[in-house]
Amino acid sequence: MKILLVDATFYKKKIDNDLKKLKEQYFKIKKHIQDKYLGIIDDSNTRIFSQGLLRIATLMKRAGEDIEFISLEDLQDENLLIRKKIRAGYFDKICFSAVTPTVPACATFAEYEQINGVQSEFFIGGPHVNEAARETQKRYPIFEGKCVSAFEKDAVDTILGYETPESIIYGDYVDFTILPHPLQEYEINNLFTALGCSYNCKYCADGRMPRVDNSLTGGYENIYPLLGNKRRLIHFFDSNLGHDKNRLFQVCNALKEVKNDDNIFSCNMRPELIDEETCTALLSAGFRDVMIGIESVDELVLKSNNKGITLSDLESKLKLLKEMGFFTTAYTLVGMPSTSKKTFERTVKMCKYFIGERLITDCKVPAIYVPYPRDNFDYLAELGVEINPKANWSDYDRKSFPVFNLRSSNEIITAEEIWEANLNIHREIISAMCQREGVNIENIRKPLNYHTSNLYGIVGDGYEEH
Ligand code: B12
Ligand code: SF4
Repeated sequence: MKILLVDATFYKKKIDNDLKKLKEQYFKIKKHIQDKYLGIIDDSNTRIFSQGLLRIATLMKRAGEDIEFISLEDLQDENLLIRKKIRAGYFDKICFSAVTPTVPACATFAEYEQINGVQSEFFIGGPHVNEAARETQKRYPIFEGKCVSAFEKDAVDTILGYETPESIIYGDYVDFTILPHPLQEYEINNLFTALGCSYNCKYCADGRMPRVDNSLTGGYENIYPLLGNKRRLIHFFDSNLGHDKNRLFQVCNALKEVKNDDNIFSCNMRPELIDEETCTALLSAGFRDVMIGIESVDELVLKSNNKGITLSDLESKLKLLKEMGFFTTAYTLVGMPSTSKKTFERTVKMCKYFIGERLITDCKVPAIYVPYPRDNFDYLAELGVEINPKANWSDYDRKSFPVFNLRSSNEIITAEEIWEANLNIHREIISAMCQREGVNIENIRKPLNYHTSNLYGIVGDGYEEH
């Protein structure tokens, strides 16, 4: 069988100019802070790939199928040869891996080709479909019966229509030779040792994913020889490293054996897992940057979203990380359910305090809370999230104008107010980091491949950050 796999987990989209300017400023100060506290890190590689789709491709290849792997971006912009092959009916099956904002583009592409007489079967899967298969089929009938919300071999068997041998799941997690470009050209920010999350914050999909364990090193030793001799910051995107404390120690021990001086590591962690013992293990394994989702600095917001952390706990964990010599990165989110206008003020105040004391080394400018479509929207109404019925899924991302208003018992916060608060928190965070570092943003040079949001800009102009 001839199968085309289309990586639609990232996309280019024009974003608001004010936000774009602020993003540029943020990425300037971020690079400055990283260079100062972590040393110079190479960030010249801008291609990204979906490890999930590459896994599916790897299994299909091992099953003996004839596969091609391409990114949606290439398909839309430049790759005429592949388009010709598609039009000529060369592929039996065309499979997209999508996130919410790219589902409409996949549907439009598939519909267009079908109207032009292409007989191939179209499928869609990936992290979005795992959450919203039913809603996807309702909105995009082209994918009726073709939304595959399965993982690994089950997904492969469904698409191929026969049971593949068990042996395909053994061996390296992914086969990098399938990628359309050499591995050195990719930004390797996508190693993981375990997927899924043992916590269950209401707004996040990771807690509902099945747990999937990769090797204890996430395959770092296989990737390392292919990277070229550039100093990189390799990110482990486990929701919290290793999944739990015991496995975290196993992961650190395994990484200690394979780490080298060329690269440093970063990881996502839950504050509960941070103590002297885990910090020591992380340092010995080569981790320098620990990333923590603060999300909101309002206890009510944290509680009603099931975040399960208090601000005083958080502060003591951040202090410990600083004492142990880590670079700490914090994520923030604007507009989560139960947010009040006071939440915005508190967020600014708290972020400024954490930044000033360097309890957070790099405070990421906020992302906008996204009520990702799920097969059950009712939970959102219960949380006071009023979704704009006209909103297109392509706007369900963390950088676009909010697709919802928030209602609580005593106030309504409109999408415009959330947007303004978002811009304002951006400004305050950037200025607090500049002030701490004693620099003027105008005098810092733009990183070579500065990151903007939503891949806006010409190819190679910059890539998305979460
Ligand atoms: C690394 C990552 C990124 C990286 C790289 C993306 C990439 N190309 O892989 C970057 C930083 C670029 C990124 C960006 C974004 N991301 Co992201 N990302 C992740 C993360 C942390 C890991 C993805 C991953 O590799 N998983 C591991 C693989 C093995 O799992 P998988 O991809 O789900 O694949 C399995 C199955 O889904 C299935 N499968 C996959 N593809 C297909 C295809 C078919 C046809 C079939 C049948 C099956 C199938 O089989 C795979 C193997 O079992 C996930 C969260 C997570 N922990 O998974 C979020 C996640 C996928 N991202 C998400 C989002 C929303 C985004 C952004 C839109 C954020 C934004 N700006 O708003 C952007 C999109 C980029 C853009 N604007 O263009 C959401 C998606 C939610 C949704 N409902 O759609 C997630 C789930 C995070 C979250 N909890 O909110 N992301
Ligand atoms: S702890 Fe983080 S990854 Fe886990 S469910 Fe909560 S927000 Fe998601």
